[in-house]
Amino acid sequence: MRGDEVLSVRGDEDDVFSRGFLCPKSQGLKQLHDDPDRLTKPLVRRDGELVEASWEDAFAAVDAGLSRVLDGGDRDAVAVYLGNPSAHSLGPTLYGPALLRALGTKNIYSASTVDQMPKQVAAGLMFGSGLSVPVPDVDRTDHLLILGANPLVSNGSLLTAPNMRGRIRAIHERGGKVVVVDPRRSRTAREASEHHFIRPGTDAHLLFAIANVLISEGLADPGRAAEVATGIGEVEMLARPFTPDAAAGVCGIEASEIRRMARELAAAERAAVYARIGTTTQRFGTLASWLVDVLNYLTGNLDREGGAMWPLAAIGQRNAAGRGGVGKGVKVGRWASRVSGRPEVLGELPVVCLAEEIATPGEGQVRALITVAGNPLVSTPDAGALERAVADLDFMVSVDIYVNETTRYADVVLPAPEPLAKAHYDTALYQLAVRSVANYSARSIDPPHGQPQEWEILLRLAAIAAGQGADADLAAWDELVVATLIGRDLALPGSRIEGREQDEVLAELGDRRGPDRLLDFMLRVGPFGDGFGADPDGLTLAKLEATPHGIDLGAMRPRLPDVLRTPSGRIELAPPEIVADVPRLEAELGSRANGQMVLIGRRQLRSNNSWMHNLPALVKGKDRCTIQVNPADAERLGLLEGGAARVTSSAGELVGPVEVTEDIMPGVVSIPHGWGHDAPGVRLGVAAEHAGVNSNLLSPVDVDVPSGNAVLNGIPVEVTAADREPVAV
Ligand SMILES: Nc1nc2c(c(=O)[nH]1)N[C@H]1C(S)=C(S)[C@@H](COP(=O)(O)OP(=O)(O)OC[C@H]3O[C@@H](n4cnc5c(=O)[nH]c(N)nc54)[C@H](O)[C@@H]3O)O[C@H]1N2
Ligand SMILES: Nc1nc2c(c(=O)[nH]1)N[C@H]1C(S)=C(S)[C@@H](COP(=O)(O)OP(=O)(O)OC[C@H]3O[C@@H](n4cnc5c(=O)[nH]c(N)nc54)[C@H](O)[C@@H]3O)O[C@H]1N2
Ligand SMILES: [Mo]
Repeated sequence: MRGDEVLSVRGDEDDVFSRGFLCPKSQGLKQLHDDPDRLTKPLVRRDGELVEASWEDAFAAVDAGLSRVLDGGDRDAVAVYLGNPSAHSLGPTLYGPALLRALGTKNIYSASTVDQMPKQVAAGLMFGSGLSVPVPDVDRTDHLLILGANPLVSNGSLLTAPNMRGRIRAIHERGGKVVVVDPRRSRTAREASEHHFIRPGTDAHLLFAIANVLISEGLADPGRAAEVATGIGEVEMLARPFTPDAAAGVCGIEASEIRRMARELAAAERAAVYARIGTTTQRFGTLASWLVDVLNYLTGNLDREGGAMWPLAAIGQRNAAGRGGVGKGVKVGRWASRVSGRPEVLGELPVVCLAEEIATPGEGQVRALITVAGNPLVSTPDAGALERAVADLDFMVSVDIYVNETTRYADVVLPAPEPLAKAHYDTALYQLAVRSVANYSARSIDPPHGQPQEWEILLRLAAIAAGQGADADLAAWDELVVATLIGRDLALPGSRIEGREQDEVLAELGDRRGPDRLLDFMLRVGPFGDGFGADPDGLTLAKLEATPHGIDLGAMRPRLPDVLRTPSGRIELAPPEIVADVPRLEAELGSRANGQMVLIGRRQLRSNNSWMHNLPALVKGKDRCTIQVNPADAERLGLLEGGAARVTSSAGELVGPVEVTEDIMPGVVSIPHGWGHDAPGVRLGVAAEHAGVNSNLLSPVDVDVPSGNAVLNGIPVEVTAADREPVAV
């Protein structure tokens, strides 16, 4: 920095976790700071146009708009959509819950149901909390089986580990093996010892067949975890029909190969199975997610060093709070969506329901929408239908930094400060990290005069939703938030502040306000915290502020049985909600590839879902929003490299440029998501020049049944040569 000028962005070699490794997207930070299209002042719709307004006027417009809808007396008339960056920003993570409580709506949606929800449902039902996701211990494993993940590009997801290329190379160097299962030869597949193409959507068949081999060949040896597990008999019974021979035809991997994969997994001294979005955003997402940990269990690798382990984060981890070993568990289906009756999942409704909840008249109809850090018109299924629905809302407010495909429909846009102008502590991703780490970054610059922090914007919205108008006392709201947090911990048996007085704890937090005070509290009551005096050497925010390169708290350690929060106090290997979905999978055992092309997505290194395409460093070079097809399909379908193809599904149609590549499995086409930036009203000058097409125009409303998660991979499509310019239709 020079004053407020950002000169460059580079990694911190002294950082205890990243060791200076940066993702290329970091180069976008400076350009984001300088981006003339990035909003710093609110926009309010006047005579149909979004125009700049003062913060006072903008909040007054929100109050008027939301009140109009809420005065009808139906809290469900307001829906909320929380997008991906809201999990990585202290405003939404720490103050979002206050907004949701104030709204009192059951129409809560998020990017989770186009992402990892199946894994959370599986982990929740098996281990008792939605973030009890076992993470592969990549630094100590000898054998890593990866399905539907491309960590060399994504940098690891539900697996926080910088420099995955280096970490994977280290597995090779210590004589280990990395096996990748993916319908594409991804960057990660290229670094692997072995890669298998798989027919999209059939991972659960493959994983069940591996379990079948382990069981029938007597290779299962769960070890210590067996002492606290229940349901293995049911798993054995369920696996019986999924022989390698039966699964081979479905997933396109030979039976002999499946057997070999199973035997090598069992034979490895320390092995881990890891799967990500290719296995969750598909028809059998929950079953696949469950089977991953069934395999980790059967091979004795669950909760073992070098296997799949539960991280221990310094902050916010439910499975480390209070007395361990037993808990309330998680429930799904406590209520249902109004129109299609889709079950609630971990407190929210599947986002595939949003369009119909807006468009279908009747009691409980959604008439207003709040989006926070989300671009659902690009990132969620049946994008065309959602766009028509959103255009018809009575009121919409977006907390966002751009006027993009979604926020152009808002009546009010409230800009959050850029990342450099916000303090940060990753409350979410450290819960999934391969080492216990604590690190706090103060903001590097101040937001422009008058621009509130994101947490203040959310609290202001909460106050408006609670009927207090546009100028309520936010300090009082902040007191309420911190009091709620402390109160909840005090009520927890086994809390580190059990028996203390609320006022006394609050007083010890001193003069801090906002997220800093909440963080200080969470750190101090966390597993590494000072416990408000109990362990004077423990963590506090002050200690982190004095340690700018972060504090490394060690590698993952075995956590059974304390990590469990199931009502039974056991690992539930066969939760009824999951078992109930097995017949749906079994019904497909006889299916074979039938010539129908299927669509999958892919992520790109210099991209972040839909929103970093306005930063020149990240979009320069060849257009990346291409339709990838295998040479055999290209020849059969008459498609030429660089020519145009029309892709049609039951939901819609688009035309885009063809890329012919051996890297994709025959019968499969791949289009990355997050593009299509040339829509009218979008204010993204750079992105519009690299517009691409919105792949979610092709995603129909189709879900993984137990989780309600959208199916974004394995969508049946027709592909034909197109003679006109690539455009979205
Ligand atoms: N077909 C297909 N669809 C997919 C996927 C796929 O693989 N295939 N992946 C899915 C996945 S995993 C995800 S997570 C979703 C993502 O879906 P979304 O979360 O809906 O979309 P993003 O593109 O992440 O949009 C982020 C939004 O946040 C804004 N933003 C950025 N930083 C901030 C900030 O600090 N504060 C605020 N308030 N706003 C900010 C951006 O301008 C943008 O509007 O997409 C899903 N959609
Ligand atoms: N550079 C960059 N990094 C990102 C993001 C980004 O947009 N860009 N997005 C972030 C987000 S929000 C997320 S959720 C994570 C996701 O992180 P990852 O899950 O690692 O994401 P992808 O790179 O999409 O990898 C998914 C892989 O699944 C494959 N696949 C598709 N269908 C199937 C299938 O049916 N079976 C199998 N076995 N494989 C299949 C695809 O070919 C692809 O290689 O990445 C995060 N990191
Ligand atoms: Mo995601």
